[in-house]
Amino acid sequence: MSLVETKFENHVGTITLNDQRHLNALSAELVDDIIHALNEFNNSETRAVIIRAPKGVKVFSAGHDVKELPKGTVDPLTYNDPLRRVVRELELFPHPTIAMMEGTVWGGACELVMSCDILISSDTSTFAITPAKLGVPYNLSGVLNFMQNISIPVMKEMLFTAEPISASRAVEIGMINHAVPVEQLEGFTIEMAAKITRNAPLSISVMKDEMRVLAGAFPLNPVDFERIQGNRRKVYNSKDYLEGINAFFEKRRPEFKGE
Ligand code: YXS
Repeated sequence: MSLVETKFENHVGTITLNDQRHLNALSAELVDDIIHALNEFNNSETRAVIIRAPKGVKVFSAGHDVKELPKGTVDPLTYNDPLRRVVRELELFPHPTIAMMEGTVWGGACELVMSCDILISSDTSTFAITPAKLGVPYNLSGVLNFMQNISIPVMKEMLFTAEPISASRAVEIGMINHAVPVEQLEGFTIEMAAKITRNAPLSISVMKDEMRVLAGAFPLNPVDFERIQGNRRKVYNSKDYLEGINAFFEKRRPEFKGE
C-alpha cells in the first residue's frame, strides 16, 4: 500500500504524505512513493503539483527516518540517500511544485520543502534544521540548498542552534512565501496553483530550469571537495555521531564531547 495519496484536478496534482504512524518520517519507502507519484504527474497535462500532509496533522514530517541512518563508518547522506534522491527529483521536476505545510517541519523535511518552488505554511507551523542535534555531517548539496532559501547569518543560526523558527519568522526572512491561518491554508494554496495553471507552462518550465541551473552554478575546487568529504568522514566516524543517534532513541539530551 502506498504511503502517499494522489489526486489530479484542474491540471494540478496533489501528493499527500500519509505515513502518520511514523510522523511522515522520510523513510526510503515514503520517498519511493513520493518519487513514483511525481513520475506519474510528469506529463504535459500537469501544470503544478502540491505536496502536503493530511489535514489536521501536528507534524508535517519528522524529517529523515533516524532508524534508517547508519550507525557510524558509513556516510549517512550519500548521493543515493532517500532524502537526496527526492530532493533531486523535486529540483528537476519540470512543473512548479508547492509545499503546503500544516504542522511542524523537521530536519531533512525542511530541505524537502525547500526543494519545492513555492512554500506555504499554516501560521502555527515551525521549521527546525537539526543535523547539529544528531551529530550528522550535512552534505554539500544540502547546505547549498539551504543557502538558496535562507540568508547566511540566519542559516548559521538555524544550523548551529537546531532550534525551530516560527512560520512568521520564516516569512520575514524570505525562507517561505506565505504563512496563513490553518483554515485558509488549503484554499490559499489551491488558488496559488490555479494562478500558475492559467499561465504558459512551457515558459514556466524553462524559467524554473534556468533558476535551478543558475542557483547551482557554484564552481568547487576538487581539493576543497575532497577536504570537506574527509572532514565529513571524521564526523560520521566520531563518538559524537553515535551519541546523537543513541540519545535520539533513548529520548535524552545528547552529551557531545567533540570526539
Ligand atoms: O517511541 P516510539 O517508538 O513511539 O517512536 C517515537 C519517535 O522515536 C519516532 N520518531 C522518529 N523515528 C524516526 N525518525 C524520526 N525522524 C522520528 N521522529 C519521531 O516516532 C515516535 C513518536 O515520536 P514522539 O513520541 O516524539 O512524538 P511527539 O508527538 O511527542 O513529538 C513529535 C516530534 C516530531 C516533535 C518528535 O518526534 C521529534 O522531535 N522528532 C524528531 C524530529 C527531528 O529531530 N528530526 C530530524 C530527523 S534527522 C534528519 O532529518 C536529518 C538526518 S538532519 O537532522 O541531518 O537534517
